[in-house]
This record gives sequence, structure tokens and C-alpha cells, in this order.
Amino acid sequence: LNEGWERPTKQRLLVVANRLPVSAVRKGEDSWSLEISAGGLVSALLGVKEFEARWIGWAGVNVPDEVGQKALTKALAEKRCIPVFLDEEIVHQYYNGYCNNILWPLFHYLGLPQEDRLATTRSFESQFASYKKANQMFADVVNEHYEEGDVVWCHDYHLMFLPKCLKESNSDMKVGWFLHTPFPSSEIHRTLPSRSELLRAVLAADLVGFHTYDYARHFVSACTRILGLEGTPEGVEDQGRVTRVAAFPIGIDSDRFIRTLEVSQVQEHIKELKERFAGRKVMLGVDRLDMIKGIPQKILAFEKFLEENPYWRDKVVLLQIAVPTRTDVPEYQKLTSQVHEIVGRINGRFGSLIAVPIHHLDRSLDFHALCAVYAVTDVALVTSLRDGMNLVSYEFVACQDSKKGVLILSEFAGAAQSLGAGAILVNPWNITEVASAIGQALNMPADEREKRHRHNFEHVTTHTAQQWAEFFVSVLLPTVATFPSDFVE
Ligand code: ADQ
Repeated sequence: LNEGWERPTKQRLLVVANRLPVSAVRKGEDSWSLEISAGGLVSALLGVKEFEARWIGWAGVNVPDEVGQKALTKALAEKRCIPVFLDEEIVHQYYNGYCNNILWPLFHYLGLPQEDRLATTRSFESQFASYKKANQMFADVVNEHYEEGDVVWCHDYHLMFLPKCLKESNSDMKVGWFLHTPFPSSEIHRTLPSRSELLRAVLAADLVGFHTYDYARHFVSACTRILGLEGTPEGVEDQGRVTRVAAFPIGIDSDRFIRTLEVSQVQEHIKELKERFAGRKVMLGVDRLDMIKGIPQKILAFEKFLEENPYWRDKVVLLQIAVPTRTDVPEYQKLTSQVHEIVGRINGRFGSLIAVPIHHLDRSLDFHALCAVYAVTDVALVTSLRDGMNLVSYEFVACQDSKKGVLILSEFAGAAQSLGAGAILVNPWNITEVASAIGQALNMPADEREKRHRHNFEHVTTHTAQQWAEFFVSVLLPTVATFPSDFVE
């Protein structure tokens, strides 16, 4: 694969994440079509100009045959991506099992599997073994492509074992690891059977990053309490070796959102939406359909608001756009039915022949449509039960410079630490509090909306995804530019 790659003059950054930033669809025995999925991480890394980035990750498809693997590897190379091939059994045990059924709920304070998830607990050992095996497979691909002086940046809870695997094969390799979810209180992490092994594996990295200072603090106290290690102002010390631990709050490519609002097609769409919802205030929820996003709780709070405020019943609409994820997992299927059931009940209760109070879509919107919807919204409801950061809140703010709508934001989203002064902060578990925040937002005077929006807009446009990525890498390898000191909380 290295054939045909010229050694770039810039330093190389190997970004390792569970999923590559492309979707691959097989068109024939040896042909693939690829589509870049424009997520936050992709746009963040596109902005890192000092480095020549390469992606290493799973393409999200099972490719059992060599012909297919070779063809996909070649196609991906053009996008600077390098695949890790995982078979179905590994995906089942490592990804669906240990990552999504154990670590994801635990890191979001939903605890370890209970009742119908108990079956998973019984296979915990084998899932953890697969997790380690999968991490080693990622490490093998990194080692194959690593050249002296490269910087390796590992991402998220899927790859907590990777720093250890990499350092075992090359202790000189510069390795950073960043967690996109919360890191829970050490009391929660303590319940994980593999708690010590995972912490030690992460500590093999040179730099460990989190979205907020609280998550970094939880990680350090887990290392202190569980491993008996020393927490220092810089991070965690183990026998004279210090792993630096710090907060690097992510951002978005705010310019991309602001520029897109000027596109004529988007302007047209904004006009249509305004006509469609004329005379009604628009409230918006945009989430992956995941239990951490608190969608049922949000809708119940909206119901309570309508119940208590008959005046608003035909003057407000909630657009809830929930893109389905992990659709083969029974718990997610249950969540979908639960949301449908609540929406149906509320629309039956408060709807009329002409309009319903909730428009619920089970799908993702394309980027233009998403920007248009953000722009026409009066009140955004981000009520995650826990969320590492939550980029939807940032995207909404970026698209609101003419409307200056209100953001209702969960105090359990990392974003509460950066947008808290401009948003109305709520405890998403408290439906009465969220219902009253809806009333406050809908009735907020224009000057207060302006003031709150200004605070958030300033933050979102000055703490971007590009700065986040450049800053992390510059701390990992302090040879590049310096960044504003307030970027780390
Ligand atoms: P996510 O849990 O995916 O990310 P979030 O940060 O909100 O959560 O990002 C979701 C992205 O998907 C946003 O860019 C949003 O626009 C898009 N999206 C969601 N629903 C959509 C829909 N229906 N249609 C179109 N687009 C949709 C994880 C962590 C977060 C952390 C990020 C980045 O869980 O806490 O902020 O990583 O680190």
C-alpha cells in the first residue's frame, strides 16, 4: 500500500478510529464505491494543516475474500484511508458486544448489563478477549504503516487497548488517545470487571484527552483509586513516567454551517419551512436515536408543557429528527417503539385535523436540509441524559445568527460547560423543569435572546474543530504553533 505514496514533506499523522470516515459499497468482485461521511472528526482533521493525515479504521463492511480486500484497500488509499478488516465474529463480540453493550452504557452512567442484557454479562470474558484481539489488529495495521517520526492519534472507547499494543511494539512511538464520550466517576468505572487492565492500557499513551475537565478528573481519580497511582498537575505518574491528561473540548467547523446558509437552495428551503410553520414557534430536536439522548423524556416534557399551557397548543410545533442507529440491537428497537408510541399518543391528544404538535422523523437529514431546519428554529432542545460534548448544540448556535433562538441544554452534556452561560440549563430527568424551561424559552424577550446567543455564537465560532485537533496534536508533539491558553479548561 505504501507504494505510490510519496514521503510527504509534512509530518504524518496517523488517525486511528474504529470506523473510517467513508462508507464503502461493493459494486462487483473487485470494485467499490466510496462516500466520505462528513462527521465532526473529518472536518476537524481536514483543518489540521501542519500534518499529512492518514486514517486507519474499519470500513464497516465484512470483506471475507482476498480479491475484495485488495480492491477496497486500493480504493481507500486514494482517500488516504487504510482499512482494518474485521470478521463477523469479531465485530459481534468486540463492537456490538464489548464496545456498544458494555462500555457505551457504562460510560454514560447507564450501568453494566442487567436483566435482558445479562446474557452479555455471562459472555463478558470472551467479549473482552475479542476487544483486545481487535485492538491488536488495529495495532498491527498501524505498525505496518508507521514510519519513524509519525504521530499516532487513537480515538474513542473502542480503542482503549491500542496505546498499550502500540507502545509494546515501539516505545518511541508518539501516541495520543482521545475519548469522545464522558469518562464516568471512578465509582462507576470501578464496577467494570476489566477496570484495571483498561486504565493501564490507556496510560501507555503519551497524552490522554477528554472533552471536559470533569472527565479528565474522573479518569485521574480512577487511576488513583483503582491502580493506586499518583495524580500530578500534569496527569498520572507511574514509576517516574508521566502520562499527560488534559481537557480538549471539541468544536465544529462553524464557517461551513454559516457559509451553507447563504446557498440559494438552502435559502429556498428556509423560505418553504417558514411558510409551512407560519404562525407557530418551531422547537427542534436532532439526535441519533440512542438512549443517552433522552428523547422520550424530552417528548414527555413537551407534553407536560402543552398540558399546562393550553394557549400554546396550536402555536408551537416540535420537530424531532432522530436518525436510527444500532438498529439490530433489541434495546434500540424498543426505544424506537417507545418514542413512536409517545409521539402518537401526544399527537392524538393535542392534534387537530389541520396540524399535529410533534413531527417525528426516523431518519437523517442531508446537510443542506439540516442547516435550513436549524436556521428556522426558535428553541432547540438538547436534553441528553449524558453526552460527551454534543455537537448538535454547537451546530444550532452556528445557524442562528439572524434568528437568535434559544438553546435548552442538558447539564449532563459536555457542551453545558462551554455554552452554559448562553443556554437554559436543565436536568433532563426532571420533566417539570424542562417543561418550564420550554415556557421560559418561548416567552424570552428579544434582548435577552440576543445576549445569550451572542455569548454562545462567540464561543462556537472561536473554538472550532480545527483548533481542537491542532491543539491536541501540538500538545502531543510540541513543535507546532501555540494556541490560546483558554482552550484547555
Ligand atoms: P454523537 O453521539 O454522534 O457523537 P453529537 O456530538 O451530537 O453526538 O454529533 C452528532 C452528529 O450527527 C452531529 O454532527 C449531527 O448534525 C449529526 N446528526 C445527528 N442526528 C442527525 C439527523 N437526524 N440528521 C442529520 N444529522 C444528524 C459522539 C459523542 C458526543 C460528541 C461527539 C464528538 O457521543 O458527545 O460530541 O462524539 O466528539
